[in-house]
Amino acid sequence: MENLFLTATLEAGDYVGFTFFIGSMAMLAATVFFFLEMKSVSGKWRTSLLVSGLITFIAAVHYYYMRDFWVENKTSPTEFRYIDWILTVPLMCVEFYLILKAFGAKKGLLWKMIFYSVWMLVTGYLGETVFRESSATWGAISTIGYLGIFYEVWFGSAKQLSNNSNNPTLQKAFSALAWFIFAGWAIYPIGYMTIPGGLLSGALPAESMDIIYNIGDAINKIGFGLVIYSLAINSTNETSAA
Ligand SMILES: *C/C=C(C)/C=C/C=C(C)/C=C/C1=C(C)CCCC1(C)C
Repeated sequence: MENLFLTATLEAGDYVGFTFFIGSMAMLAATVFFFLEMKSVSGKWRTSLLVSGLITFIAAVHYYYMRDFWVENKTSPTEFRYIDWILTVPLMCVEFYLILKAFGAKKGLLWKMIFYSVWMLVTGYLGETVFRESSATWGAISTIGYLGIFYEVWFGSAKQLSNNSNNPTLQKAFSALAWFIFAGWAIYPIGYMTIPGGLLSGALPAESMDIIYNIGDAINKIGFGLVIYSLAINSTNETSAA
């Protein structure tokens, strides 16, 4: 009789499969944590934690699908990752806006960053799928969006607002988040370049890219959320002590 509950099994030595399972559980656990901790922080910080939890929740659901797909087919379709990113990356831009709002961030900054992120992901997707033969060109077009976000948080108006805030707790968290954008996000364009015909094509086997994305996503989504969480907790404690 067919087993109704297990569609496929994870085989010994399937390390990519392991990271898909760990990824989906870690995202789920992080989501529970961020949602439950909303009650430990003061008013305006609740929205920030809610968004952190939504980011890991969206990823958890995608990982759940990607994990099954991997176990069944030993491959992972590009689509799941991009659908996840098109939802979670703009939400990360929302996080920047939310933490800077009290220090004068305008809606314009929010929309600018969301625009850059959507630009980056839509053009990246086109280069990875529809226009594969010109993936390098589309990768370059996509990188403009990435550089827009990078500029905003390292030198632009977001950075200025953080500098002018006179709030060391905010500044510390802001610079940690800026490092996620610089170092953490760099793995994605590197992965993109390893696709057949890309600048680093053949440099890494396709499975190792899945491992790198799985670990990178965990760091970039859960780690990013934890920085927001500690900022929220510290700011809540500072205001109640004052
Ligand atoms: C949780 C998921 C995150 C933080 C995903 C981030 C994705 C990127 C920063 C992707 C960037 C790309 C480029 C800069 C050029 C090539 C195409 C992309 C979309 C892979």
